[in-house]
Amino acid sequence: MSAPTTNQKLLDWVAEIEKMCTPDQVVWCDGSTEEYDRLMDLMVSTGMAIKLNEEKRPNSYAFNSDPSDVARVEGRTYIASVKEEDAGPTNNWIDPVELKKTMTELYSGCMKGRTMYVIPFSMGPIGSDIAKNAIEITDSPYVVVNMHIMARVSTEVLRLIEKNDDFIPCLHSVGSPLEEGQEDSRWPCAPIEKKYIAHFPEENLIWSYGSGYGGNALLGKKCLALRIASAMAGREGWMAEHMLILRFTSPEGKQYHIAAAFPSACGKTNLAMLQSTVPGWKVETIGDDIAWMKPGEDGRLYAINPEAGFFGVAPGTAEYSNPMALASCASDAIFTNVVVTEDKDVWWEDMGYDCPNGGGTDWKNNPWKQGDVDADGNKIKGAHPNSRFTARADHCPVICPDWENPAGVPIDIFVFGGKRTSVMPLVHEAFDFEQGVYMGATASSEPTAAALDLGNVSLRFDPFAMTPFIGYHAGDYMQHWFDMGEKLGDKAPKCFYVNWFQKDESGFVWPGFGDNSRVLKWMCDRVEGKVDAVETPIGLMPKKEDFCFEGLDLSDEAWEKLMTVDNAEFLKTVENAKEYLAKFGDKLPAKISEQLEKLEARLNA
Ligand code: SAT
Ligand code: MN
Repeated sequence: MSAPTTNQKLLDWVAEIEKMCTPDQVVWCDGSTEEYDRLMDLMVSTGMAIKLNEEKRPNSYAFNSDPSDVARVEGRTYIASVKEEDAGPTNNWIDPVELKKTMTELYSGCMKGRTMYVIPFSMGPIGSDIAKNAIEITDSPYVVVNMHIMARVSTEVLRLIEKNDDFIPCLHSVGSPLEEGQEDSRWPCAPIEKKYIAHFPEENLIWSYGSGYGGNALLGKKCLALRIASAMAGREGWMAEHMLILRFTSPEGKQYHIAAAFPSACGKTNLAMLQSTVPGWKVETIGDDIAWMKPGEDGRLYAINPEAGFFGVAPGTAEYSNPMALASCASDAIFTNVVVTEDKDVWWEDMGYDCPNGGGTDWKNNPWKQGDVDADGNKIKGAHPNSRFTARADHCPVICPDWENPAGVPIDIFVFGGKRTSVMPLVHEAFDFEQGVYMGATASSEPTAAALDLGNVSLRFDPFAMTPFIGYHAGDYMQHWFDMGEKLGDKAPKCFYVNWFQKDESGFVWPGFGDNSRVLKWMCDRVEGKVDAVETPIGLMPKKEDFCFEGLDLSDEAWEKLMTVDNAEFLKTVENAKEYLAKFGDKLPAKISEQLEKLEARLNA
C-alpha cells in the first residue's frame, strides 16, 4: 500500500518502525466507515469480536480481553524524563536511553504475522488551535476501531501534518508475534513483566508494549491527552486536566461552564451527563474525562474536550444512575468484558435489571448464570468491574451543541472532590483561587466506601485526580496551577470542593445523581454574585435559604449534617494532607504550605 503522505518526517518514522517490528504488511488508516466495518468483519471472523443483535444493539460489538489484561498497569507505566527528578515521586522512572534499549529489543520482530496499522488522528476538533495531531502505529485492529470512536481519525490530519511538519508519534504493540502457521489467540498480549507504557516527555513520544487494554493501548487518551499533554501544557502555559466539562444553563438561558476533577469511582461520567432536578435548569455534556484549557484573547480560560467518545465503566451504568450514558451506547458501540446475553445483547452488574434468561457468556468467555457462587460462596460477577463501553459522544442525547467548537467554552467553575463518608461537607467554596489550588492538591477519598466508625481512616490523596497522569514532577505541576491562577487573575474560575458521599446509619445522606444539580445551581448563583455565603474556617458555604430544595425531600437534620464542619475532625484531614505533601520535599510550592498553615490557623482559632 502506498503511503498517503509525502511528509518526510512521518515517512521516515513509519519506515523505521516497520523495520524494527517487521509486520507482514502496513495499512494506512483513513477513519472511514468502510474501514471500521472491514476491521470488525475481520475480528468477527477470527473470533475476537462478537457481533451483537442488530435489532437490540445496532452496529455494536463485544470483546473479551485476556483475563490478565483488564486495566491500566500503573506499576508498568513510566515517565522516562532525562533527569529522574523531573518525573517526581508520583511516577515510575527509567533512564530514557536504557528504556529505549529494553523496549527496542521487545519491539524487534514483535509484529511478525500481524498487520501494522498507521492511524492519523487529532485530539480535539481537527484544526483547532488547542488540538494536537498525532499518529498511532499499532498491530491491534481492536485499537483501530476504538480510536475511530475515541479520537478524530482522518486523512485530513495527514494534510495538516504535511503543512505543519509536526505530529506526536505514538507506538503500540500487543507484544505477541506470530510464528509461521501459529494460530492467534483471541486477545493477544504480553505477560505483565514485559508490559511497558512508556512516555518520553522531552520528545513528546509514547511507546507502549504488551497490553491491548484501553488506557494502555488507545494512546490518544491517558498517554497523550494527559501525560504528554500535561508536560507540554506545563512548559507552554496551558492546562491538560483529568476533568469532565459540562454546560449548565439557567431558565433565562444564561450559560455556565463547569470543569470537574474526581478520583475514580466518584461518578464523573454521571455528573457529566446529569439530569438536572432544579426546575428550568439543564445540563449539556461537553466531555466526561479530559479537558484541555488555554487562556483566550479575552483573558478567560477556554476548554475543549480532546476526545470524541466515552470510554466508560459499564457496571453501575443504569437508567437510574446515568440514562444518558446508556442512550449513548444504544448503538454503534463497542463493549469490552461485559456479559453477552443469549440473544446477543449486553448486560452488566447494576444495570438496573436482572440478566435476561438468567445468564449468558461472562467476561471470561465462559457460560455464566446470574447468582453463581465461587468456592468461597462469593457471587461470580458476569462483567469485569472495569468492563467498558466505547460510545460516540455525538450519540449522547444531551451532548452540547458546542462540544466540537474549536474555540472551546469559557470555564466559570472548577470543582474538586472525593469520597468521604464523614468530615467533608456537601460543598464549600474557596476564598480565592490559591485556596482552590490547595483544595485540588489535597483532594482525597476513603479507600473503601463502607464503615461509619472512622477511628483510623487512612485517606488516599489524589491531587486533581491526576496522580497517575502527571507527566512530570507533581510539585512542579501544582506550581503550574498557581502560575495559571496568576495569569488568569480575576478571570480565573471560582473553585469549589464537593462531597456527595456522607453517610449515616441508614446510608447516604445526600441523594446524589440528578440532585447534584442543586449544588451546581448554588455555585452558579455565587459566580453571578446573587447570593452570599456562610464563612467557615474551611471556606464559604451555602445559606439554607439560598439553596434550591424545590421537589426535594431532605430533613433539616440531614441538611445540618451535610453542612457541618467539625474543626477537630477536619484538622485530622489536614494532618493527613501534611503527611502526604511531605513527599514532594522542596518541590512543594511555598503557596501550598502557606495555605496549609492558614487553614490550620483558622481551624484552631
Ligand atoms: O482505563 S482507562 O485509562 O482507559 C480509563 C480510565 O482509567 O478512566
Ligand atoms: Mn479517567
